[in-house]
Amino acid sequence: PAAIRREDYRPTAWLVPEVSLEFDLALQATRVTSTLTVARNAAADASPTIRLNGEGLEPMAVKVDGAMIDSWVMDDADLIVTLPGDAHSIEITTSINPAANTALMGLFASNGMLCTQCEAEGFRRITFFPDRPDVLSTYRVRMHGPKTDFPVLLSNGNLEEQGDDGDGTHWAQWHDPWPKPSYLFALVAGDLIANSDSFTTMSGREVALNIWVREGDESRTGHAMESLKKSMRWDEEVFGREYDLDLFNIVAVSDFNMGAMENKGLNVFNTKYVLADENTATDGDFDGVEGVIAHEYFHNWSGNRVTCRDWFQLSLKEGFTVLRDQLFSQDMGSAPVKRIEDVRVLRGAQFPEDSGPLAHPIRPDSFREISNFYTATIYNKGAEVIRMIRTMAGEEAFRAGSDLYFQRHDGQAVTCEDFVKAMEDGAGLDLSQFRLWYSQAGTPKVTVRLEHSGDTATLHLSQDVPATPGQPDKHPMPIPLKVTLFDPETGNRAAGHDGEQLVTLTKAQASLSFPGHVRRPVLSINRGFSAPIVIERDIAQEELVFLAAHDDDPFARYEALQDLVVRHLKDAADDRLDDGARKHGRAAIIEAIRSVMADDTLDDLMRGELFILPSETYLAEAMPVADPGRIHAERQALRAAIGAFLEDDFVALHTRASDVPYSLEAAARGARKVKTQALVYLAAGNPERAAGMAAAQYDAADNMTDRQGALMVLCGLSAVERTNKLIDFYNRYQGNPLVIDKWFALQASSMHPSALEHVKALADHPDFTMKNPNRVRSLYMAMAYNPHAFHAEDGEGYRMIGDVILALDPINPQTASRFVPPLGRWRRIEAGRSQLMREQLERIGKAPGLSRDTHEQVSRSLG
Ligand code: B3K
Ligand code: ZN
Repeated sequence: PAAIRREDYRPTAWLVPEVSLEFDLALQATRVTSTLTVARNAAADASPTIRLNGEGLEPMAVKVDGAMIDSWVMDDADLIVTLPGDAHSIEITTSINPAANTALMGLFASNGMLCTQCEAEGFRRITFFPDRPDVLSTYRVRMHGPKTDFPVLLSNGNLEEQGDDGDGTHWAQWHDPWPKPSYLFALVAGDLIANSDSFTTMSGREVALNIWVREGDESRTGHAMESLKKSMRWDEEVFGREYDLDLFNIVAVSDFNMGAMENKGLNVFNTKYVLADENTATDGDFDGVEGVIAHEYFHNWSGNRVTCRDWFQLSLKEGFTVLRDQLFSQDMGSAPVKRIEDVRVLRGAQFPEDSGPLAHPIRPDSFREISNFYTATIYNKGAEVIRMIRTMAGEEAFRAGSDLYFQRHDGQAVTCEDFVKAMEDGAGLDLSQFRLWYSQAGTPKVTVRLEHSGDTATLHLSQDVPATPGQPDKHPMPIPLKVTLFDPETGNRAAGHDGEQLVTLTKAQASLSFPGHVRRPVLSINRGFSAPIVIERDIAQEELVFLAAHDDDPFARYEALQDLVVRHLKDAADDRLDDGARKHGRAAIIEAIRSVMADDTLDDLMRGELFILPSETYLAEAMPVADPGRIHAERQALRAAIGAFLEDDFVALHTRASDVPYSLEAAARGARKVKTQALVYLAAGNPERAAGMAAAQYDAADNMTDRQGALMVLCGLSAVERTNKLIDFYNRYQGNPLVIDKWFALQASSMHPSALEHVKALADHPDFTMKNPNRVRSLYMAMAYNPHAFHAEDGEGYRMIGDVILALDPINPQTASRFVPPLGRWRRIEAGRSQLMREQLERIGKAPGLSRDTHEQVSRSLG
């Protein structure tokens, strides 16, 4: 199929102001009758026909203005109907089989319930429709089905009427007053029970809240409900956004391609982001639930009330909503720790995307399958781009821009350009050059050098935006950098720099002078990660050590420590260190870690953050061509050296942290974080001692964070405790799918040298199935992102992922194609492995009948 281009956008010839849907529900044959009120769009070129998209559908009957017609034609999967006048009604009947729908798009069955997923183009698998986000309609939905199978019948908006037929069947009718695109349609029918609560909005309206789950799961919905109420309050306070229906429903399903979906008034969630209690969910899981609940709720304004004109504008809603959920989570917990976590995700997932064959701007110019563009670039870099606008505008002006955006475009389907324009007008900024962030792909690299002579420090900056597929030449971008200078002797801000400065680099090169420095100051730059770029700084190791110990910006402090380690490991992996240099490098890092351990101005959450070594993926990203084997070995050796040298300190830390009783307070969460971190270092430095301590932590655990942390450490060791605790964990949590997912993932992502063999064996475990995306991800995604397993020298990891893609593609193409990007990194990997990765891509590319999803990713990866 041909690529679809952004520049080819044309307004739709026909609008559909009203939709009425009737569902006769059954797991294997659901009959759908849809009645569309259609009207010519005065803003578009007139067309005598209307194109109604379909996928895998057959029209059983088509009526225009009440009369059966047979003049309709099919164009591939789409239905084309000729319409003589300016306004008509079209009625179409189709029949679908939800039970056979393993792709989980459209209407599908999960655990006996029926449920929909329409974004981006799933509605066309339910009925024929102009399935594009700029067609906004009000929906009335009537559904009918057996009471015992489907006691609960839900759709968007408000429940209008319901009734019992007295023959074992019943029905419900829903109406959503807010015009919406088809991708926000949802229907759920099943045996569910609700955790119900309510929320009073800022204007005093009462909203009924329900979280629907399967019986037995309701005790694990409390955290999700609290998170929802906090999100609703926060969006009122921080963005002035009030909820607009009297009802808000959330449904949890166990078979779902992604985290969750923001359907109007009826969010559908992966159980993973709803169910949590201390016995089954880790602190990280709690944060995940809070963040995703917030994200989907925030979409009610950034996505639903103001939606996208076309799918090229996806970042309009996703980038903005990710920024909103990040700011929310910053406010709910530790802001600096959340910032560091978000940067780690960006660097781990988005930077590799930006420097590989799948690189695309946050507003892409073309695609074949839109599902492939729900990427870290659209989401996370999209959020960083809007965050930069906020940094340049300041919080207040940013809010004014956001207010203007919502006011100007409420009820419309708009573009990224509309967003930027509203920000310019509302916040009073000139964003002309800044628009390059929307059109240019690639992570800019900024080279930084501080020169000191006489009493003047001069900052030399230069930028380079790398070439990306289809974009060989780039223009310089505006790059907002938060900067400050420290006096290395006093440890304070250098004179004249008691405040941080925002410097925006707009040209390829620039130099800035800072007079009044008799001593050479130490430069702290890109503080708070003010721009999503790579910094290459010419800075002495002593200065990094200084910043790692003294920088008062938590992110910059973290960054200095990371840099110290990255430099050392890069040199080590590239064979540039003799024994003396290696010892010297390690000593500096050990000293830095020791001072983090001893610094009592730090809380444990932040301390734990500073302990985390840069990931192998991030290290590989820092090299033009990486040898994953060397990186893994050197990183492990460094960890072992730290663990051995600071063994007593880590044991003491573990003991101190173990005395803190369980609670969700920051101090207790921090204690749990450093406790397992201590075990990670000890496992490398003194495996035997660590195995004993981890087993004890496992046994003593009164919460999942401690238990999972201990098991994670044991999974990497060849100790008898490993086997025992894995058996115990499985037996203890058998029957709880989300926890069994952890059991698979811990083994697949472990440091154990035989991790790959473990994965192979687990694929034959009776609990493994290719049909459930959570289970597939917990085994194979965990392995694909476990560098030492995935990059096994003989290519076994690549082969396994190749097999997974081929086996999964006919079942669930969306999930299958998500496994392609790890193989697509072949150009950046040393020759031997690179060849083996490429061979797998070629093998997949040759397979007959490949889905559009997988085919697009494979051909881009090879191209
Ligand atoms: N908007 C959905 C993602 C839909 C993905 C479709 N392949 C969830 C979210 O971003 O909130
Ligand atoms: Zn989203």
